[in-house]
Amino acid sequence: MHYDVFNGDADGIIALLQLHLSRDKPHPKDSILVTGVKRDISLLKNVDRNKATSVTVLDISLEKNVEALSQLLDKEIAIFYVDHHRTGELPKSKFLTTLIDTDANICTSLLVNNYLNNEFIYWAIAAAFGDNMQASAQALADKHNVSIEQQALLSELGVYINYNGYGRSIDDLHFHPAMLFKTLLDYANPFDLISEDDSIFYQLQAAYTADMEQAKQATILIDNDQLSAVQLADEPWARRVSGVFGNELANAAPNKAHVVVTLNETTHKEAASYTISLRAPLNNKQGAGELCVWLSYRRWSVCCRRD
Ligand SMILES: [Mn+2]
Repeated sequence: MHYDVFNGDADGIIALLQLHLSRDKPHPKDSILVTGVKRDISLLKNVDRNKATSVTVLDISLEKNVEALSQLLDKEIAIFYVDHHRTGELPKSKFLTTLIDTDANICTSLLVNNYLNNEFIYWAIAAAFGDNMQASAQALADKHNVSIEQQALLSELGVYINYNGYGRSIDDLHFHPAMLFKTLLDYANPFDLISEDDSIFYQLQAAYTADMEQAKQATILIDNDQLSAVQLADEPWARRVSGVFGNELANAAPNKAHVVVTLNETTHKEAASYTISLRAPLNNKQGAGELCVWLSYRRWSVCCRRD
């Protein structure tokens, strides 16, 4: 049995979408899908080692999954691993094939797009916008003469799919990422989806707009030349919107770092904990990973993704 393990955000979903839609490089269609909310990146452990014959892994840090990966490789299960996050040390195995690039301007869907020789550039552009890689998305779009109007629509689509992945648990999401993936499989061309009046594109657009309206009322904690920090309420809408709201703030003020703080649900006996969505200054993309490591040394539980 083939397993597809993918991050539940736009980059993970669209990377897999391209592989499933490809005619040039066929991918197993009948696969078991393993995914989750965007921040759930410890996914590879959910693959059944006794059932799997091969596994594709998309857009989740190898470093965070290395134990499960090594166990699968020990069972001689072929793994195709495509990602752009921190890798740590790669296990040495002839059963492991990797397509990994940690460059700050590349995402998993762009790696898959290269692998498929630009077979689905519209989807790849949408994913790059969704992963907040505006420059890479625009560069690919310009190279293939995608108009400004089309770019704006692909950007919207990528942002909505990305937005759908955020939440504390699957219950917070509008659509389970596996279900969203299956729905999108009907569209080799995303403009067919966008031109359908009542498609999932418009359902996500309505949900996104409503959540963002609420986020704009956020409490401002810090606002200076280097850093802006805002706090959102502990509500499903806030948990869904925190990441994309962070992206929007980052894009609006690219010279400073941005932090969106959401209070986590706790019982009154537990210490308060927060989910921190961190964006390095877009014009100086560095240091976010180090800050996350620093915070985790200080017992902050930090889920660090460059997203
Ligand atoms: Mn990604």
